[in-house]
Amino acid sequence: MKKTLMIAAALLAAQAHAHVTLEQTSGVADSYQKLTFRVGHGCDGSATKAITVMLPESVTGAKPMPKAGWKIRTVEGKLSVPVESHGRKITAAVREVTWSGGPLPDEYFDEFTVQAKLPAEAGKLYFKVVQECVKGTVAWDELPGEAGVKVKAPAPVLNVVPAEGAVHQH
Ligand SMILES: [Cu+2]
Repeated sequence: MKKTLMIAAALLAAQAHAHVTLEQTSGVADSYQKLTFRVGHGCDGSATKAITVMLPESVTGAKPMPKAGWKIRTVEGKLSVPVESHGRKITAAVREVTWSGGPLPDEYFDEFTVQAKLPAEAGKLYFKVVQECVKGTVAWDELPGEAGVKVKAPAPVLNVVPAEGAVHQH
């Protein structure tokens, strides 16, 4: 029994440190959040040369953090539901951020950071990521399947918690 538990814990730890994952597990609704995407390895041993983060529709005001040795490209898109920011109506926002450069060898890891505003509603947000390597591409875009079924390339996930909850936590 104990042994089984230890193996399960080891597997969970391995999963948390590999893949492309979000360092932050949760964020407060309706607030600006730092999102750090951690690239744990290359594509089947091949070095990473680009990372593209797709922002969920409800995430706005995205600003990528510059990174030495990597060029940034953003793609703007129309919002289906306009949002208000600093008293102004916003109808378009950054939908996609790409860092290209490196290449980041499979033996190293690195982090790519964006600041963005989270939606007012609590819930899970999935950030689809495309990892381009010298050889091959991995789409980290799988959403959780049925309970107990592990997906191969899960999309990084952030749990948005209600703002009131955070205020009452102290
Ligand atoms: Cu992995």
